Amino acid sequence: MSLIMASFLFAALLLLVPGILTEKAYGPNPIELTIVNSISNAPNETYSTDIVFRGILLGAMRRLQQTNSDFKFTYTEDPNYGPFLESVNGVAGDKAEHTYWELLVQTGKNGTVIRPDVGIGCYIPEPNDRIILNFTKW
Ligand code: B12
Ligand SMILES: *[C@@H]1O[C@H](CO)[C@@H](O)[C@H](O)[C@H]1NC(C)=O
Ligand SMILES: *[C@@H]1O[C@H](CO)[C@@H](O)[C@H](O)[C@H]1NC(C)=O
Ligand SMILES: *[C@@H]1O[C@H](CO)[C@@H](O)[C@H](O)[C@H]1NC(C)=O
Repeated sequence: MSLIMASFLFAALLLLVPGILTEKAYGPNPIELTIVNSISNAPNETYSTDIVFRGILLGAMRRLQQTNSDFKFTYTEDPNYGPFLESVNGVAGDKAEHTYWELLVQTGKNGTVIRPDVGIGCYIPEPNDRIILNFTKW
């Protein structure tokens, strides 16, 4: 390997390492979870929890459920797409009534609300994201 190539790789490594460290690869990162009921207009509830580095939303929700007795959720297992969020704090989606829990995310980066194209088992929150679980109709 040429000296120029080697020093380029070293410089690239120096640029990468602090980036990885500021994402706190080994520690928990904060996220918020807001429960919105757009059908009953019950007041919003907001919880703070943590996400591990590149951890899935379902993991953070499980940890929150274990540590906070006010937060409860259930899900069903879809054979193709995995975990489908069924109920939050006793409020369940209903096929006959066409209600469900919609997954939205207000990004910590610029505050825009996005609607992820995957469910709770696949979505990987970014630190400082606000996850919005919106009970709504389809
Ligand atoms: C209709 C539909 C829905 C309806 C289902 C209503 C119903 N009971 O009929 C509703 C509105 C509830 C829905 C919700 C969501 N959906 Co949807 N949905 C579809 C759609 C357009 C058709 C599914 C269908 O009827 N298939 C035909 C039937 C005969 O097959 P089935 O296996 O019985 O279908 C069931 C599953 O698809 C399941 N289902 C539907 N969506 C999702 C999402 C997840 C994560 C899971 C686990 C299961 C699941 O509900 C269907 C009926 O029981 C597909 C896209 C497509 N063209 O396939 C997306 C699709 C399956 N949905 C998707 C997504 C992302 C979601 C949401 C996460 C969106 C969000 N951000 O909120 C939510 C689920 C949130 C939660 N509570 O967990 C993705 C899944 C991709 C992935 N790998 O995760 C798809 C592929 C669309 C896409 N964006 O690419 N969805
Ligand atoms: C509940 O939260 C949603 C999403 O952040 C927001 O749009 C709405 O205004 C909030 N409602 C109340 C009553 O605070
Ligand atoms: C906000 O950030 C998201 C990613 O976090 C990006 O997809 C989107 O385009 C950004 N929107 C604006 C208006 O900058
Ligand atoms: C929740 O769903 C309702 C109905 O689809 C929608 O009007 C509202 O904007 C959603 N809430 C948030 C916070 O986006």
